[in-house]
Amino acid sequence: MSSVTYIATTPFANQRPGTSGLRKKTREFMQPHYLENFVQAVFLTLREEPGVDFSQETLVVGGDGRYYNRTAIQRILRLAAANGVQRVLVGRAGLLSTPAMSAVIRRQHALGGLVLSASHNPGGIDADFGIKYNIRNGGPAPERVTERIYQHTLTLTKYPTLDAPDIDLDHDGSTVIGNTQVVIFDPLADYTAVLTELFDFETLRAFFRGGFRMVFDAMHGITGPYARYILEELLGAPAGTVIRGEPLEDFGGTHPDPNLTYAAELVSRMNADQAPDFGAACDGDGDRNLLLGQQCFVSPGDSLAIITEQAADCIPGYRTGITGVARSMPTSTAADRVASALRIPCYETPTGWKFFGNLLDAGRCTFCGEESFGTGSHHLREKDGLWAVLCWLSILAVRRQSIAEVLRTHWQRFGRSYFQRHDYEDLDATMATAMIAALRQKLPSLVGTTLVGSRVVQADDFSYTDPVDGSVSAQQGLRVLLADGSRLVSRLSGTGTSGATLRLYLERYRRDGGSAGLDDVLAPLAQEALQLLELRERCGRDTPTVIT
Ligand code: VG1
Ligand code: CO
Repeated sequence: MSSVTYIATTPFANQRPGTSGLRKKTREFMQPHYLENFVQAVFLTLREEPGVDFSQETLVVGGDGRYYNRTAIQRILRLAAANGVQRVLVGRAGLLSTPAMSAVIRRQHALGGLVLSASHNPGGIDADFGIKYNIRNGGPAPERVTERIYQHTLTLTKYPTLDAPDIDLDHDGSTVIGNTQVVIFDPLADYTAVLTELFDFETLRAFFRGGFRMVFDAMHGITGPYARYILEELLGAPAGTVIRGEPLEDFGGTHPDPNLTYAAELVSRMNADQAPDFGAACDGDGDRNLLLGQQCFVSPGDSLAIITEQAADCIPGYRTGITGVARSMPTSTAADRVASALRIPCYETPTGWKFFGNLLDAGRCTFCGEESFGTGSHHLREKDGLWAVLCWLSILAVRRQSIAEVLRTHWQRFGRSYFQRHDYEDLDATMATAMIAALRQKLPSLVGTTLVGSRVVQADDFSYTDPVDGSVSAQQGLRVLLADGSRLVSRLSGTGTSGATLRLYLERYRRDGGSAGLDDVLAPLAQEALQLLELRERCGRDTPTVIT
């Protein structure tokens, strides 16, 4: 056995994890020691947890297949072995989607896992890379953990390593590095097992046999192999249902971001004559979902509301009851109305999936969602793109309605939250921070004034107290709430890798059957937002980079 030696290093000042792990330019990650410093800080943090003995623990590693994935895995394996971890499970070919990571950690009773991904950000040597740490419950590390990781990155002076050749990642089996067993496993198995427990695969198979037509765009991210197996092999959807199904290191040079801008090809297919019945896409690491019907789009806030409304009737895994629903603060309030009709609580959390973990662990909610195309449930502790697709397939199969009809029926009963997010990317970070600070100052004076014909009833900087562990997260986004149920929310992104991104969330609530034009309804609110933020004056911009 080769012996452990130490490599001297110096801290990097910029390794504080953001909304979802540490995300940087790939070249930044490729600097000597950069990756090892961060991962060693994770190990130091874990070692301090009560009851953790690395010689008894399993760690899971895998990524979305982007550039640098394999190199990063080999380095992590050496570090894990040098730290004395008993066993490391690695997805075959280094691949594992984010929701599958959650499934593996839970089913294999692992200590946690490292996901190598910058999610929906582009991949390649000149694009983005990232690392997220997930804890024992299978979910993203909460802030108390990520903050300790960050503190370790600031004081680290060395990390251990040992001399070992690269491991063959492409064939299932087990190897030993030092005292650590490295197991290459099938990345589809645990995840598929979780889904087959929830959904009625027989009904879905019959649905496809009956001629239901769908197209699934994997955007050359990690969901290609999962979707081919689940949709085409297990459910019998015709070959070719999954497009862009091979994971590529640069996602074919595109943004693996499933929204109306970056999934343009899928959108135009669904808007064409003779469009399939259902179109869906997932992001690079498989946790986001985009859902389209013929000539229509399911807004993520509506998707959460409708899944919550329909699940008990349409999906066997939820037949026994739904305890509650949770949504991130900027997500539309559509789910709140369903929750009140079902007489279940609705929780409002800060942006980022890590805030749902405690609620799910405590059994307080069954479904969770974010406006950023993320939806999930208590089956895992991550948002889950293919799960959302199977939820909608189940609803369509049971209701025998088109997607447009499901939406219309929902809006007629509950009213509609007209919702859009406007992103202003690559702003000067100092200017953007000052702009938010200025609006924060102005908030108290807004209460009682009128905006787009409705009175401002509340204006604040969202602060969240976790009802399970009492932890407080302050300054999570500025919100202006109107008497008619409309809202204007603004915050800066915590996942970008250059400059600052302003996210402006626009929501207007109407009981009009949902038939009005989205842009017409929201344009006046967008104008108000530009003025309140003084966006043009402060940042020189008045047109969003991306609208979703
Ligand atoms: C964005 C989204 C947030 C999501 C996060 C990670 O964060 O707004 O809802 O949880 O990305 O998603 P931010 O701070 O940039 O707004 V993923 O698919 O990147 O893991
Ligand atoms: Co993602």
